[in-house]
Amino acid sequence: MSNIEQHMNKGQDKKKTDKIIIQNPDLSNKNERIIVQGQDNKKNERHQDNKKNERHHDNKKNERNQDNKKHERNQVHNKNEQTDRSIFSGHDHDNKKNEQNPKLNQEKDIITEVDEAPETKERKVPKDLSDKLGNAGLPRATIAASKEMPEGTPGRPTRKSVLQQHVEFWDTDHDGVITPLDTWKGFRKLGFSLAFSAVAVGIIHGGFSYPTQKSWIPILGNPLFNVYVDTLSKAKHGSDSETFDTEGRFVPEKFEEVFSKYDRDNKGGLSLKDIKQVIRGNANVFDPFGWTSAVFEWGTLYLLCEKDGIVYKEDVRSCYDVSNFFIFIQHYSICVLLYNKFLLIL
Ligand SMILES: [Ca+2]
Repeated sequence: MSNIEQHMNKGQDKKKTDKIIIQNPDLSNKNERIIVQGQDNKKNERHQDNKKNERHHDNKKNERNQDNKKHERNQVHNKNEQTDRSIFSGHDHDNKKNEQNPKLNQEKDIITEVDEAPETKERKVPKDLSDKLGNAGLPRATIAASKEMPEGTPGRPTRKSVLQQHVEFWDTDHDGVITPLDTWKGFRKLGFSLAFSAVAVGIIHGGFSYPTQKSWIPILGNPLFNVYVDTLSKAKHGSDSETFDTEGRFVPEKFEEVFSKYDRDNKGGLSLKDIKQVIRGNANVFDPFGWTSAVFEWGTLYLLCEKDGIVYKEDVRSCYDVSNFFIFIQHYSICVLLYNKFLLIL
């Protein structure tokens, strides 16, 4: 058999032009033709392969770079989108806040009365408080603030709650304990009769001594029926105007509501008829102690403060921080008060 020489030349591409010689081992050397061109070609092939690989690698690198750039562009785009969205949503949030903020959204637009609930039309809520009081619903711990007196009474104690100031008048020795004798003396100083003062002692110490005492044992824990000032907020009763919150702070909005709801002819105070409406309007269901306390407190207030049948708003406010009681003591003697109030008290 002759050598089988296969020469495969496929154009000018060196990779494909190499001759492939298959040597038959049976043939002599002369016929043996080993074409070594392939070595060079192989070299070239490797070189080209390398170049191709390099190009391929470069291409991949470029692709990766392009991908990275694309990714970066997308990230920037997304970031911009997010920023736009957040700006937009920020505006949205602000808009929502504005919608929820009655001050920015015109108080007059808020519906406070409806035909189906006629009491909402009879008892109007105050709408013009923010100019004078700011956040009127925010309870004040130390001042009894109103529209007319937004800073409260000047010179009142700043370390006591308004509820504690309310009973300060009776704690004459300032030891934080109000004994029945203290209450008796206080009411007598204010000009009330023996009978009224005795009833006041019974209601105040019968109702408020146990809630304020330290011990759980009813009589043995507080045999003298003292009222303790530091725990006085526990003695808060129901069926009231809620001007005192459950911690003894003063809530200006609730105080203003008393007059916007019941001083319907805007006389600047409450008549006895208005006070009856206040007590009925604030009454909670099945709350006899609250009802009794409300009658006693408003009754006392009326006897103490009324002028020509009207209890004026400022007088009521100054009874909350008890500044009014000291003024009464300064301006009226017990005899004059007894003379003025004698018939009503009895
Ligand atoms: Ca005392």
